[in-house]
Amino acid sequence: MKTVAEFEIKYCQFLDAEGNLSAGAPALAADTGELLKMYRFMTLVRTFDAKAINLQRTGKLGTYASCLGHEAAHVGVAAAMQPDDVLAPVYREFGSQIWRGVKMSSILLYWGGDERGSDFTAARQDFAWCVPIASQMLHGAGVAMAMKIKGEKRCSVTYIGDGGTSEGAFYEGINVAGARALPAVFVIVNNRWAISVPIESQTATKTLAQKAIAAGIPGIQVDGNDVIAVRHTVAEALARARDGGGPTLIEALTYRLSDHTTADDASRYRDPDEVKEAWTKEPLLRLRSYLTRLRVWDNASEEALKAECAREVEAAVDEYLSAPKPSTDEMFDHLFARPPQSLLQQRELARHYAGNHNTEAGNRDTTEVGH
Ligand SMILES: Cc1ncc(C[n+]2csc(CCOP(=O)(O)OP(=O)(O)O)c2C)c(N)n1
Ligand SMILES: [Mg+2]
Repeated sequence: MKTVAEFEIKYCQFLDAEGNLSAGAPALAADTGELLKMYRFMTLVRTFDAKAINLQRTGKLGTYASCLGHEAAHVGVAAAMQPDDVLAPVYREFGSQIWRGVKMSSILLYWGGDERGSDFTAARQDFAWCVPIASQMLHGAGVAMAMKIKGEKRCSVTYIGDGGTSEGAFYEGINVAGARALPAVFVIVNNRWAISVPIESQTATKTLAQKAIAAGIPGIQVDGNDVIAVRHTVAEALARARDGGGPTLIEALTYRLSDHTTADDASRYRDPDEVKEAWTKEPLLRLRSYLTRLRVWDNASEEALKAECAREVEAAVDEYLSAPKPSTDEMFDHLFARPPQSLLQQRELARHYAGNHNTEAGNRDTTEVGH
């Protein structure tokens, strides 16, 4: 017997839970302008997230998947991307989308049940949300294939959850990306839970990053609560992909501090001590400690930022709530070039029942639907 192949999985962290910087950190760790920008977005996303949950609780938003605790992973990934790269998200990567210019009012519109929310004004080539688990892996790989065929210097970045890595489409996506050396980066957000299924029941592998080995591509683990490490790792992977070096699978280790969605109650299956422990490692705290140590942040700047974020979110909420309701025709008009007779009849019926409802503005009242 001889060894025919050997593999290893590296782990990257620069900023620990207390905000201490390790040796060998990249130049980004000294770039206070960029660090402050990322901290600002992370705070904005957290403010937005809390507001979205309140909107759902008061019947003004549909089911919403909180991104609490994922801010560093989401902002770090987006900050490493070029504007003309293409993002294929799942359903909770709002931090990446907001960084890339997607309006918070669009996000609310979509999760309020209005498809017009996915007609982004910025990042127009990015994909909208993808609820069928892992199907976005094929979109991400397909887009990267198109970029390669066209000889473009662009990349796709595709998200997937820890639970999603058990799906066939996950393997199909990384496999074709490896086989064709596609300019694609896949980011697993390992938040340790897939609704009520813990990572320990999800897989026997020690890391999710090692799933890359089966696809013949590099796999790396990163502290997903360390925005410096996430941005650095993704930037390296994107640079390699852009240079023709092929795809990378990155596993970002974080924790879902919230329920799965507003339709879930995680206290029914999760040990509260685990959640308490996870709060000590959350991403904003450590970046704030680090910025404070660098003497570029203090309590006054924190208060000012929180007030500014609250104002920005309120403006987005106003825009969302005052958006004219879509007409019932919207349900029928975008699927077929020539809708079949049965759908045309249903469209008429919907018009009839909607009455003058179709022209009313605002007054959103949504019904909870799980997914
Ligand atoms: C194909 C498919 N199967 C099942 C579901 C139901 N479902 C929605 S979210 C989810 C768990 C996903 O967990 P994970 O991939 O870890 O992502 P997270 O929600 O933690 O971000 C499941 C099973 C679905 N949406 N699509
Ligand atoms: Mg998960």
